[in-house]
Parts: sequence; structure tokens; C-alpha cells
Amino acid sequence: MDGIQELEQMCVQIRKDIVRAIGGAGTGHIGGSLSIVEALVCLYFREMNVDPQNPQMADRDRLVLSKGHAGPALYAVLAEKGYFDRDWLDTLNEPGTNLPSHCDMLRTPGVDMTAGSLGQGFACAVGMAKAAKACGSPARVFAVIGDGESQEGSVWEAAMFAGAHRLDNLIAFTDYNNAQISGTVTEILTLEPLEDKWRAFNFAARTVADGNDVAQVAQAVEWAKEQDRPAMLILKTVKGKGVSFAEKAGVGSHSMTLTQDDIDEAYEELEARG
Ligand SMILES: Cc1ncc(C[n+]2csc(CCOP(=O)(O)OP(=O)(O)O)c2C)c(N)n1
Ligand SMILES: [Mg+2]
Repeated sequence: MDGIQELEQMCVQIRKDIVRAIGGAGTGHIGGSLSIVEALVCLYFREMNVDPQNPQMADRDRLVLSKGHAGPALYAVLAEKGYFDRDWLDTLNEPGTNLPSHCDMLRTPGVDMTAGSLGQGFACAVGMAKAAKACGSPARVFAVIGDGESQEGSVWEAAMFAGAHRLDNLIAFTDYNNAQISGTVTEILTLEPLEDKWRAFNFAARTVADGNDVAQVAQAVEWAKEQDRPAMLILKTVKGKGVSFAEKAGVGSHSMTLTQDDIDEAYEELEARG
């Protein structure tokens, strides 16, 4: 597939920028930001019809990061795409910042929906997809939900609506890193059989064996676009992906305080890759 190497390099840069932002803030949601990098890079640099010079462009594609606590990952991608200066990353979560820890559409150019209260963002995405159809707009809506987030009842209410209305302009992702705030998803409340659940709600569903492999994600998006109904791509990912101490922390990587040594170590590891 064309351009995959460039996207892989981009993922390394995005991971550095996530570490930069969270390192600057001192603490933040590093695990769930690192796990979703490939999906966001694939969307913004390969798929979405957007214009950083015109963030409110009519008929643009939308992204809803329903797991809004992973804001730093989206900010790193938006900065790289040119929505705002990368120096903004150093203001993550500071008073008065344009980059709050959770996504806020009124503060950040390029953020299409406010999120952070788990389960709400996906319902908004479904409404946006329905609205696009009602207005005859070609806009597509992409949504990213967490696996822990998928335990929220509102996710399934929205899924029922999207399936019933055959919203084929909606492509959703589950970041299946099998970790939520206080344990594994398997232990706390398993989602399985997850593909079957989404199919039962009238989605086309597919599991991506390595959701941190940009080529696999890109291929899955190609598949999703051909479906005659909303699609759910279940990405098997690693929480903290790409930064060894975060990967090793597993569930503990959900929110971490980073020392200067941690930041240096993460940078060194990522620089070695790109
Ligand atoms: C309604 C609601 N309940 C609780 C929280 C607190 N919270 C923030 S992140 C999180 C865990 C989310 O786990 P998951 O969806 O698996 O996210 P990821 O692993 O991708 O970071 C929780 C419980 C919240 N933001 N919203
Ligand atoms: Mg998770």
C-alpha cells in the first residue's frame, strides 16, 4: 500500500509529541493516547477530507474522539496536520489553554466534538452522521471509542439507532487495548463476543489483529468504506504502545506522572525508531 512508510514515521513523530505534551503538563492520559496513534494518523493523513486552513469547512469529514481523555493524541495529530502551532502542545491542560486534557470543540481548531464523559461522544457522532444524510452532505463521520467506554449503555443505544438508520457514512473504531482505569476489560466486564454484538446492532464489524499496524488499519478502513451500513473496526491495540515503561505499566499507564528521566527515556527510544 502506498505511503505506509511515511505514515509509520508520522506515528513516531506523533508519539514524541504526545510525550512532549504530557511531559510538559507533568501528568496525563498517556496509555490511551499512545494506543490510538495509528488510527488517527491513518484518518488524518490518508483518509479524511479536511482543510486545516478552514477548520469549519462545510461538508468536511468529522472525527469524534469519544474517548476524549486521549486528547493529547488528537492534538499532536492536529498540530502535525497544520491546524495550529506545535508550541501549543507545551500548554496542555494549563489554565486558559486551547488544549485542555479532554477534547473541547469550542477551544481547539479542528476538534469536531467535545468529549470526555464516556459514552456521550459516540452518540454525538451518530447524530452527526444522521444530520449529514438529512442535509444531503457527503460528510463522513469517524468515531473512536474505548473498550472500557464500551461498557456504557449509551454506546449501545446510539449503535441501535445507527444500525436501524443504516448510517453508512459512519465508521467507528474500538480501541481494544484491554485496559480501563482499574483493571483489564476482560476482568471487569468483558465485551465478548464483541464483533457479534456490533453485527447484532446492524453494523459491519471486523477485528484488526494489530491495531498498531498502520497498514492493517488502512486496509480495514478501505473495507469499511465499501459496506452498505455503519462499520465498526475493532482494533487490538497495546495501551502505552511505543514507550516501553508505559507498555510495561499496562493498566497503570492510564494516567501517569512523567519525570524528566521518563521523558528523556521515551524520546531516546522513539528517536531510535525514526
Ligand atoms: C461517564 C464517565 N465515567 C467515568 C469517567 C472516568 N474515566 C476516564 S477514562 C476511564 C477509563 C476508560 O477506559 P477505556 O475506554 O478503555 O480508555 P483507554 O483504555 O482507551 O484509555 C474512566 C473510567 C469518565 N471520563 N466518564
Ligand atoms: Mg481501554
